[in-house]
Amino acid sequence: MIEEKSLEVEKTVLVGIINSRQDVVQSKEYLDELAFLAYTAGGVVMHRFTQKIDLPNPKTFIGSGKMQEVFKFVDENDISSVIFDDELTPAQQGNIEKILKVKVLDRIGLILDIFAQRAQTSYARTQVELAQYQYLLPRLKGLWTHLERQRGGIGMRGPGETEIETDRRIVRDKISLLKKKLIVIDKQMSTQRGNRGALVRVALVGYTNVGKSTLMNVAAKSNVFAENKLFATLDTTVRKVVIGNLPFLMSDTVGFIRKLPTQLVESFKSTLDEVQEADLLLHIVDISHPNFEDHINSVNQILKEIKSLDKPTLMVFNKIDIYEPEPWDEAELVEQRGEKHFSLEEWKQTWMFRMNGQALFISALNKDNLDGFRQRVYDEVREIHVTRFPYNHFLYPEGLEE
Ligand SMILES: Nc1nc2c(ncn2[C@@H]2O[C@H](COP(=O)(O)OP(=O)(O)O)[C@@H](O)[C@H]2O)c(=O)[nH]1
Ligand SMILES: [Mg+2]
Repeated sequence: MIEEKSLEVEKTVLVGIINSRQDVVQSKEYLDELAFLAYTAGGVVMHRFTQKIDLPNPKTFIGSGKMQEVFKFVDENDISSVIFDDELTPAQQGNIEKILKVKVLDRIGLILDIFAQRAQTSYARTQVELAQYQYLLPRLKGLWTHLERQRGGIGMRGPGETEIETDRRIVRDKISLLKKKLIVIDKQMSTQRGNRGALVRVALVGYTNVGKSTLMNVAAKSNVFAENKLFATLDTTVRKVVIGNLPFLMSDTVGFIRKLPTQLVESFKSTLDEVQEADLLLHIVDISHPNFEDHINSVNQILKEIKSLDKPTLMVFNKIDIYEPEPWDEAELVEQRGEKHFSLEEWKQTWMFRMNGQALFISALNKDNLDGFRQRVYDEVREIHVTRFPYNHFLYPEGLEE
């Protein structure tokens, strides 16, 4: 249940850095995304601070001059939390809090807060709670005790109604308890997966907010929560889908995001089993997003981490209804023609070529090219199916007859 009352708007400011790994353009894009995350968590961004800094300050991440600027703004504008785009060490977080005298979060803390608000099943809640406590434990020393008044809100919410516990000893006990609980649920889940029989399994993967749940709803006539927010869905949903008589299972689960630390992916490993055990992946891409290629790379990176990059994969480019090729820029035309600024037709050629004809272009919302989508998925699933059950290949003709 997403409680409206817990979504009180909190005034926040964002802090990002510019260095050799993230230039001005990229840093802006990361902060755009961070603002979207803050909005999803129920915050409103009042200001963004950036600093050009090659090596972050080991004590305070940003330099002291910039910190004073942030402090002044926070103090004068009744800001309740400051969110850093990059991962802070527990020590940095503590130091910054002492200086700014408000709650300090990083991207991971913010994402965990969103997860906590959005996990629905007891399984997802347990996973989130464990991840939250593991993230918190090293940060507990003196954490926010000087901020008694401002406790609660973004970064302090647990997956239940209650605020998360901040006593070290209790937290340690909780962690071991949650781990035990997960082992039990994991066993149940894997038995459940085993009971699904030999049906071909298709998993939707992709960056967050690309339209996975929307596509799941169209394809499986299901009713998965879809919303223009990051991490709207966290729980895994599995549905039986039938295309042209051919039944298979489709799963929709949490999306991926950049700068997601391996440790967090680790906590969701069991959720990602759905992906690992799938026979076919549908990698959904939001083609209307200016940085979709970056998104593709981040998703592939995580797939690689969970050893699923070499699975049969169909690239599905979604939201073609709002795709706008960027206007041609003559300088870029010469320089970047190989990478960017293609018309949809040209993209199709490129991806068709690169993906060995494995790319699809659809609009899940407008239901554009869904026949083409069904046809391709049918072909792929059929191929896997008849390899598994060679004796009933005659049941499923090559090509879909509508
Ligand atoms: N314009 C457009 N919007 C879409 C399309 N597919 C999904 N969306 C919207 O994108 C947002 C995120 O969709 P959702 O299915 O929740 O994404 P998920 O995070 O990948 O599961 C929602 O507001 C959807 O309505 C599409 O084909 N075109
Ligand atoms: Mg979703």
